[in-house]
Amino acid sequence: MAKVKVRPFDSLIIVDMQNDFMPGGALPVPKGDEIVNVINEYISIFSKSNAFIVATRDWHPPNHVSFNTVGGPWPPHCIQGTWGAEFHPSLALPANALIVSKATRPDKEAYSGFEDTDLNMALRRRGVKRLFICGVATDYCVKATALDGIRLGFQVFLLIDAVKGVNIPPGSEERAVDEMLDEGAVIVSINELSI
Ligand code: VGL
Ligand code: ZN
Repeated sequence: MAKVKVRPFDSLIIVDMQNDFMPGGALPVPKGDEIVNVINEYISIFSKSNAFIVATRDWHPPNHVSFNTVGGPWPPHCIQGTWGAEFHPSLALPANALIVSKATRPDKEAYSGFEDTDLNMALRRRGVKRLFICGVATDYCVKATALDGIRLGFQVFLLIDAVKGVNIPPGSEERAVDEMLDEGAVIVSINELSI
């Protein structure tokens, strides 16, 4: 039974659904590709409800501080302009979606879609009150974006059937969900939403 009606002042935030985070990519999130279809269903619902659709992307320079080639924790991934940084080819982003690029500076890591971006301003301008967050990785960029959204005063819904974690270290996905719940996020899945 639907419990949440999607309204124009809602925003769907699709986090980092890029080739490098999919199986076969440089920093694969296990089964990351398996949420593309349900994300497309969410896109359809939010489009029909005239809600604001946002896609964040990790958008690193080739020498980014997070890369293990320069002492960081991750293999090089999502380098600006490369195939790995492109969105999954089946992701059905509408033409009017807002694309938010993050972690674009060589010397600074940014997991959250709000960090050093115009996302908060763009949401305010549209009068957005509620964020519905999906994508990868649950334990890094999804979590950081959700927690920042809560701190900034948005009501945050975690689309639990449309997120996947990288689970580095093991168990981090489950801990991330607990942390989001502790901070006030609400967990919903597709059959709880209506147009
Ligand atoms: C991410 C690790 C490094 C993410 C980005 O999108 O969750 N994780 N860069
Ligand atoms: Zn990254």
